[in-house]
This record gives sequence, structure tokens and C-alpha cells, in this order.
Amino acid sequence: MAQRGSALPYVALALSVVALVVSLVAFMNRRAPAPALPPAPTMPTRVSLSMVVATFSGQGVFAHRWYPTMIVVREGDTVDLAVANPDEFAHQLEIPAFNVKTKILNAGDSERVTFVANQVGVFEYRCSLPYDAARKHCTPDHDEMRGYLIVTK
Ligand SMILES: [Cu+2]
Repeated sequence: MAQRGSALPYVALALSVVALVVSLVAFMNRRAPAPALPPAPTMPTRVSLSMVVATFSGQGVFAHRWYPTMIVVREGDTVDLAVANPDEFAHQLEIPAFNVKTKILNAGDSERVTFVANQVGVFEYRCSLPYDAARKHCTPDHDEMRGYLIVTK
């Protein structure tokens, strides 16, 4: 009977060892805490970009686009665009949702436009000068000269 009673300490010791091993394995596999992200800016910022008429050609394709084709800003940002037209045809940038429109940009012209991105959403910008070959206004791919301004919260 005394032998039966003496087994309990060994069982307790074995369980303790198992618990210690489990704890050690868990401790060694712990993950490093994720680095803290910088706080999101709360004050509106100014986004200054140069935008150009870009011409792409090759493999039978000849295309004109406003470059960059996509701009992402935060609501409240002041967007400052230096718009240039190095193309040989005239173009005109328009962002209807923000009442932004450059003058007609003839070959080599540039103009700076500034506006506040005061509404959230996805907004199109495009060339507002219809294709007119005789006047060297825009190009046959006029309708493709579109890009998107994305304004996030
Ligand atoms: Cu155009």
C-alpha cells in the first residue's frame, strides 16, 4: 500500500516537466512584436506632381496618355500639378469633378494647376480637346487619354 501512495509525487513531477517543456517551446516560438506604424498624418498635405502627355509607340500601337495614369491622395490634400505637353499635338487636361482645366496646351506648353481634393472617391481626368487633325488638336486616341484620381479618407 505504501508503494501505491508513493507514485503520486512522480506523476506530479512528470506533469511538471511536461508543462515546463510546453512552456519553453511556446516561449521559444513567440513572435517579435510588430513594429509600430507611424501615426497617420492628420493635417492635410500638399501633393506636388508633374504630369505630362506621354507618347508610347511600338508593335503597331501609337498611344497618348496623361502620365501618371493614376494619382492617389488623401481627402483634404492640396494637389499641385505641373502639367506639360511635350507632344507635337495640342492637348488640354480636365478634371471635371474638381472644376480643373488647363488652357489648351500647344506643343511644348505647360501650366500649373492647384486644387484641394475635398471629396472622396474615384474621379476621371481626361483630355478635353477634341481630335481635330487639321488644327493639330489631340490625336485619334483622344478618348483613351484618361486617368483616375483616387481620393481616400
Ligand atoms: Cu488630347
